Parts: sequence; C-alpha cells; structure tokens
Amino acid sequence: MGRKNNGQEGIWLSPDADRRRLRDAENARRNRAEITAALSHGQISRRDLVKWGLFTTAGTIVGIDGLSPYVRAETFNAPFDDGSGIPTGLTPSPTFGVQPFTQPMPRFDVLPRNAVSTLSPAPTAAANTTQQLVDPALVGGQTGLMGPIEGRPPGPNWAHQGFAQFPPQVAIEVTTKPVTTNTTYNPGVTSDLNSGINPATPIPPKFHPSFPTQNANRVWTFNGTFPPKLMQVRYGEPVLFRHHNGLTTDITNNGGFGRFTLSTHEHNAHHGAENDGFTGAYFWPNEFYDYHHPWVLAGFRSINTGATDPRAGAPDGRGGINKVPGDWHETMSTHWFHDHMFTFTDQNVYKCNAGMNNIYSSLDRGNEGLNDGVNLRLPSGTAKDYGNLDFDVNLMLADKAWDANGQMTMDTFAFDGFLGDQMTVNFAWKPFMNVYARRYRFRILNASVSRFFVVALSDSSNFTQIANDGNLLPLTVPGLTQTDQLGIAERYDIVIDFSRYSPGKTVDLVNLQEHQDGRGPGQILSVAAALGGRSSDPAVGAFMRFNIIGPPPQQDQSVNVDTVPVALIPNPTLPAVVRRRTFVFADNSDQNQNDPITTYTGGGRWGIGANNTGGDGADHLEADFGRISSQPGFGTCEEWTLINDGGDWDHPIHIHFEEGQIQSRNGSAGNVPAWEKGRKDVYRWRADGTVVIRMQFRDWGGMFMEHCHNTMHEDNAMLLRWDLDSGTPFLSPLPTPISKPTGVTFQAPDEILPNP
Ligand SMILES: [Cu+2]
Repeated sequence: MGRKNNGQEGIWLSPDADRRRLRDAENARRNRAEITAALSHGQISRRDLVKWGLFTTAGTIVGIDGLSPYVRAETFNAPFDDGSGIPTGLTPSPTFGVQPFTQPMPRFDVLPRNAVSTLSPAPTAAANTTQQLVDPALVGGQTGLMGPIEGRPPGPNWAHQGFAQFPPQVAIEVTTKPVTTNTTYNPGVTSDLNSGINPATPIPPKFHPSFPTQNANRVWTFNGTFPPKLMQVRYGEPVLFRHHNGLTTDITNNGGFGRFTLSTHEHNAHHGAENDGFTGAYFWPNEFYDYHHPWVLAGFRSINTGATDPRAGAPDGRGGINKVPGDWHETMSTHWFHDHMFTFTDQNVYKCNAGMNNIYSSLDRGNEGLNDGVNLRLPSGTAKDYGNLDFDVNLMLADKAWDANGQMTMDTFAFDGFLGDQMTVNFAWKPFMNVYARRYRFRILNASVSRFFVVALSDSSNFTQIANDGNLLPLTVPGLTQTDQLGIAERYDIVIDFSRYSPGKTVDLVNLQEHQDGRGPGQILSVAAALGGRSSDPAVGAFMRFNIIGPPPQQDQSVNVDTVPVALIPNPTLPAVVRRRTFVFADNSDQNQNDPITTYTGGGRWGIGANNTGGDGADHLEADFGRISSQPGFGTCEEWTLINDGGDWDHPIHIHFEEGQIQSRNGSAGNVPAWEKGRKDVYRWRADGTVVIRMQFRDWGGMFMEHCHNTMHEDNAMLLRWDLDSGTPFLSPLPTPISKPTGVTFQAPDEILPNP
C-alpha cells in the first residue's frame, strides 16, 4: 500500500476550507465524540461498535456519512483542490488571535523529595491491603463493600524486590488529579533562568495565558497542575514513589476521553516488574500504589560488586562520589514517566499524565564545574553539588488539539494515529525562552500520541547530540543541522551553543517533519520550506523561540562538545547470544482469546507476530496481558529482530526494562547512524525497515511489556507481555493480576506461547 492522500481519511481541514466542509466535519466530530465518550465511560465496547456495523473488524471506521469527516461521498477520492491534505479528524483548533512566542516557556515543576518518614502509612514490601470502604460509584452503586488502600497486586509475586537490600531513602509523593491552578511551582532555577516567570504567581491550567482555562475533567496531571513535573534522583539513593489516584469516582466525569484507572511506567527504569507500571496492574480512585525505584546500575549482582569504581557512582552531595555496585556503562540519564493503562494509554497520556525524570550519576552529575576526572561536565550549572538545572533544560514536545471553546479534545477514532494541530512545549503553546549566550543542554522528549518530529534551528546552525533515549552516547555527534526523526517516547539530548549569537537576536526551534496521517512520518521539509509555510500540516514550522539576552552571569565551564566528538559512555559488553527471536509489527491482526478483562477484542487493527505465533510469524496477535508471549532466560543475552510489516507505516517500538544495542538496520551495521550507536529503549524503522538489537536480561524479574509507542497503535492492540523468571519467590508461570476496586485477584495466564 502506497502512501495515500485520497481523502478517505487523514485530511487536515485548513481554516480556509469551505464552510460546508467545516460544518460537516464538526457534525461528524460531535457524533464521534459521543461514541468516544460512551467507550471511555465503559457504556459500550469496541465489540458493540463492530456489531452495530460502525467498525470493520480490522478497526477501520465505516464510511457512514455524518460520522467520518473524511467520507462525505463515495466518489471522494482526490485531495482537496485547495491543497489541504492531512488529518486531525477535527476542526482546526482556534488560537484566539494570539501570536506565537508571546508567552514564556515554564521550566518543569520539580517534585519535592521528602523523608520516607513523611509517608503515612509507611511503605511496605508487599502491597498494603488495609481495607477501606469502596465508593459505591466504583462498584455499580453497591454500598458497604470494602477494598484495599493500595492498588498494587497483593502477595509475594508483587512485593518489592530488593526492598530490604535497597530501603527507600527518599519519598516522592504525587497525586494524579483533575487540573487546577498551581500555587506551589518550583522551577528549581531563578527567574532570570526561567524567562522571567515569578514562581510565586499562581499558574492557571492554560496552554497560553490568553487561551481559556482548561476544565478540570479535560486535563489530568501529576498533582493536578501545569507545568509538567520533574523528578530528580541519583544512583544509590532508592526512591519510594507513592502515587495516589485522586481522580473522581464517576467514570463519566472525564470530559469525553480518558480512563480513571492508572498504572505508571517509569520509562525505562531498571527495577522489578512490580514497579514498572504493568498495563494490567492498574489502581483505582481513592487508592495509591507504591513504586519502589532502587536506582541501581544494571549488572549490580555480578559486576563491580565491591563498588570500587568511581565511574559507577553518584554525587554524594558534598563534592565526592558515593560508589555503587554495577556496570558504569549502564548509567542512565533522561527518563520520563507516564500512564500505561490497558487500552487507554493514548487518552491518559494525551490528557497530560506525563512527567520527566533526570537521573544523576558520577558521570552525569548536573554540575559542569566539578573536575574530579570522572564527571563529564555537561552543561548544567555549579551552585549545587549535583542536579543544577540552570543550563540543563527539559523540553516535553506534544501536539494537542482543542475545540471551539479552547478545551482540549481528542479524536480517539483516528485509528491510524491521532495528530493534534497545535504544538506545545512543557504544556505551553509555542512559547519563548530567554537564554544566555552560552552552551545549554536540552533533554527533548517526544510525548505525542502519534506524531514524529525532526528538529532544527531556524538559521540551520549546528548543534551536538549527546544522548539518545535514557543514555549518553559513546561519542557525541557534533555538527548536526537537524535531528533524526524523533519517534514517540524517544528522547534526544542535544547541546546548543548560543554564544554565537549577540544579545537581542532570536533563533527558533523548527519542526521539519510533516504528517499526512498518523500511520507514520511523511516527508521531511527543508528549514526554508517549513518556515515558509509550505506544508498544510499546521504542526510543521517554528514551535519555540529562543531570545538571546546577553553574556552569561558567569563563565561557561561545561565541556566543549561543539566541534569534535567527545567520549561519554562506551557500550556495556554483551555476553554471547543464546536465543534469537523475531517480532513482526503489522496490521490485520487476530485475537485468539476472549477474556473480558485481559483481552483486547473488537475493532483491533494492529498486532505482533513472532517466531512462536505460528505461520512463520504471519499470525499477528492482538494484545492480551494474560498471554505470556516470550520468556527470556534470566541472566542471558538475546538477539531480537524487529520487523516493520507495514509498508508506509512506522512504529516506535518500546521494550521495557532492558537497554538494547542496535546491531543493524535493514541488514547492515553500516546503516546504524552515529547517534544510535549507544543504548536505546525505543526503536523505529522507517517504512519496511528491520532493526536487530541485543539485550541482556538480568537483576530483576516479573512481567514486562513490548509495544508500539504510537499509543493509538499500542491501545489497539500492538502490545505483548514477556516474563522474566528471576527465581524465588516467583511462581512460574506468573498468574495475571485482575484489578478491581475491591482488590486485585489472580488468574492463570490465558495462553503461554512456546518459548523456542
Ligand atoms: Cu505503531
């Protein structure tokens, strides 16, 4: 199938499109929004939609007039004559006459780090099953029912692994809530480093100060406020992340999309599966879930066990190094955390339920001045021993859409992938940032549902890539004038040197990546074409402006990465491969299970085939979190071949828990670009591509996932579960958790695929 632009689906309506077309689109949007709401409220299922003839079983929406804006007549098979092409499935989001680059970009809101003793009740190794009354709204109106205060599955299989060995030293307590005004903003930097924002001024939940305030049920965030939240952690300092579900118990109070059950994934932390945000281990309003993040270096059970190597370590807070066991080559830096609710991840993450996590180490200390022979001195600052954010900036990129009233909205029927038509950075629409004329590190995260980005500076000047996903590169890549495609959930850390600009100059970040639809990225424009408005995709073009305000208050002491490659972190050595697996990511998939809770049924479109699903990988299965699809051997290394079966589709594939090293792209190691020569946790192909990776499976056990991070694909149903048996206390096979407000029960796996 070639890349289509035939008007059947995937057509952006430009604000200039004729009135009748816009009216039709708005009517269709309303009809679809009603169905979306009914789905998200659990009043109907995807199965019902198939039964009613609204969906084909392949997941495509049937072209009923008045339902899809893309199908106005059977004869409609040519691009619009006005040149519009490309799709939100929605009418254009109004911008209320506001000009871009007129609001300061807020830096992330740093989450408080508290003493563990502040947690009440105290955290426990196994789930705290103390009983409380269950809100009748959660159980069909029944009164007097009891349920646990903690939603984590009970018992030894879901007890924190290594809880006694790595007792929590820091508590980070958050509540996912309907959005409201922020009165406790902590940017972690002074106002001159935050574009003049006074943190004492309350921050309302708006994408721009001149846009409407978001209704509480349209946006759900960590702690219920803008801007997004940042965790700061360091190796050797275990964290207890207590997550409360503060959403309303009325499932219909969601603004038309989003599901009130939560499961939070720290992407891609190396810890036990009970802390990984497993898609079926979700918890309910009025419950909490304790996630234990031990922050150990991979390999800690067998490598550097005496903790003698200062490169395996963390800042001790006093200018020294707290050495820890493990392999220093496994040091990670830039993570994010987000919801992973089964079949609702797209809606819940889009609803702003996402944050970032900076992990500090003796190598990546967040202090550019300390010269101990280990610290890599990346742009950050010097005031604090570690974790300086002055010149180390988190950027969360996400496309959004809002209705005529400015309320965030989503078309969950955009099954190819949902694309917003407005760009936000840190939940702010097209903001500016004041910068000094010096080097800055930007940790860029793609937090979209389905959109890819290619980022360049508006004057096409150089920058340097230093990290890919959570991992610093073996060698920095200087001299880039644009990034590679940044797939959903990928992170690129880049360093921009603003010292080339004189005070008063501006330079913009530009998105060059056009989308024709949500299947995958379309053409990449030149900077001139993107800035010249030569794309009908409204998210192409400048999305953030830097204002250079003058020389820095003190000399830039960061390592010079501007011109020649600088060695950062070499790859860990992989043991011999003991098993090879093939995974094929494709459409036209099947479901062979029918469990009402664990199984995705009806309207599914995507699935994953493998060398153990029969038919030579041709049998692509839709998600079932009760199915164990793979069981790598504990302590072994495997080679996984990820194949894109889908012609013009692309899928950013995320494999939880372990970092992989790309061996080849399309059959050749020579196709692996310099910025992919380190470790990764998300792998994308381009059309018809193949990627071969190697990973070792060690340290912790339980049930993990592999899935497409185009979350529309993930939820419909390109996701599988793989289990890692680390020995006692694990039952093998692991029973599947079944989460209910009255407590989590277990059942035998629906299916266990052969483990060749
Ligand atoms: Cu996908």
